[in-house]
Amino acid sequence: MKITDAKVFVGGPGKNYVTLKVMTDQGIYGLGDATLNNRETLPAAYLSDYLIPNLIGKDPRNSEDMWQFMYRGAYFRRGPIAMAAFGAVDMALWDIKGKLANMPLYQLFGGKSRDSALVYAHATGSDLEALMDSVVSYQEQGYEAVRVQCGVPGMPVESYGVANRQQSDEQFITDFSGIHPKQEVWGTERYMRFMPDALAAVRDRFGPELKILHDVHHRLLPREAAEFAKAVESVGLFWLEDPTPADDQQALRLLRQHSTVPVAIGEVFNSVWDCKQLIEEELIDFIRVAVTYAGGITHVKRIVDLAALHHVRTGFHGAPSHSPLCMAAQAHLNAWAPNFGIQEYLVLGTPACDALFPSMHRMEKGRMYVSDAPGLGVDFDEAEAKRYQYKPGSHPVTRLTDGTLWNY
Ligand code: GCO
Ligand code: MG
Repeated sequence: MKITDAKVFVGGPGKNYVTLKVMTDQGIYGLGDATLNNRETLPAAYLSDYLIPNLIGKDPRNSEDMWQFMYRGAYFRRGPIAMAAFGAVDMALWDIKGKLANMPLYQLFGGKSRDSALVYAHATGSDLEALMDSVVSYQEQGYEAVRVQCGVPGMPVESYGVANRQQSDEQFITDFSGIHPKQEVWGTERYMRFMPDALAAVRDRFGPELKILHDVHHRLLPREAAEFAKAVESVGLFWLEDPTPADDQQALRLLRQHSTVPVAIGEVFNSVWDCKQLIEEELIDFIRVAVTYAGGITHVKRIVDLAALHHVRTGFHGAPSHSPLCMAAQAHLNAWAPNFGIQEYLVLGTPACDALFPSMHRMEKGRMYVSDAPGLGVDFDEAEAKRYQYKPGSHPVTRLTDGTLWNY
């Protein structure tokens, strides 16, 4: 069996999905995703300029050898752009393998460990009242878990994860449009004074069953993160996400010494080497990598297995920028992983997105049901793809109230 051709598409409804299609001499094709939010053209170029010419003529069944070839062959190791490009190739080869075996991918990993995967949604409000309404609306849809983000009094509403008053909470998605970043303002003291009480109010209102998550989005220093974690302990959070940037991984020890709040980190990681210390020292409880920019299924499975040895559960990144292909790869891993924790999953299922990526994966009452179709279980409509073009975007930047550039 041989790979005969491969193509990359960039674009999608309101997002720039980077989609790889790998064709073979047996008529079977595989699909992969290299979407790196707001830097989409870079993994696309890595694919077209370097990887695709090296794929032609290779046996697509040897996905492990291909992974080693891409990783070791790059010489310069890791990095989100390269790992997203490798991720797309790896996913496409697994897709082909599943179609050849006539099995959904989760069967090739070891079968199902659960019938459905717990999902969390994003509840958000410009103030506490709006946040409560948002939580109610997700509960009514059957969600058992919600991430809660709330505007902080005295701080501009335009802050991470907070819908402004003009946006309906269900429709809230960060606006990344435009090459020049929008600017947000952050005040640590105000946040630290307000947020623990706000989270406690959500717990009081909704009772013990609701799984409450909160994302600090890398904004606190390690000492502040420890203080915050201690302050929210009585809320009983499902997780506290990215309390501090994890570049300095030993700094997380401080938080651990002061609090037992479960910690989730990893959405910006792209290899096992980025999370090895956090996992081995048991400094986190959930690993947040995404299959796309952490090198695909082959590499993420290794991370999941290492995590399992250290009681760390999965909580794969599932921001709205993720392609249905990435979400499908994660759905198969979620069905299998003995150490599955939760899946972030946001509104992807618009009619335009479903037309571009037809699939039988389904979401129902806050749970994800994996498709039984062979391979990834997602298709790609090339005719639909012609309707979309790349549109540049940027992550916002954050400044402290005195103008100092901070972590978005
Ligand atoms: C999350 C994330 C995202 C990121 C986004 C950046 O927990 O879902 O923090 O919302 O901000 O993925 O590209
Ligand atoms: Mg996050």
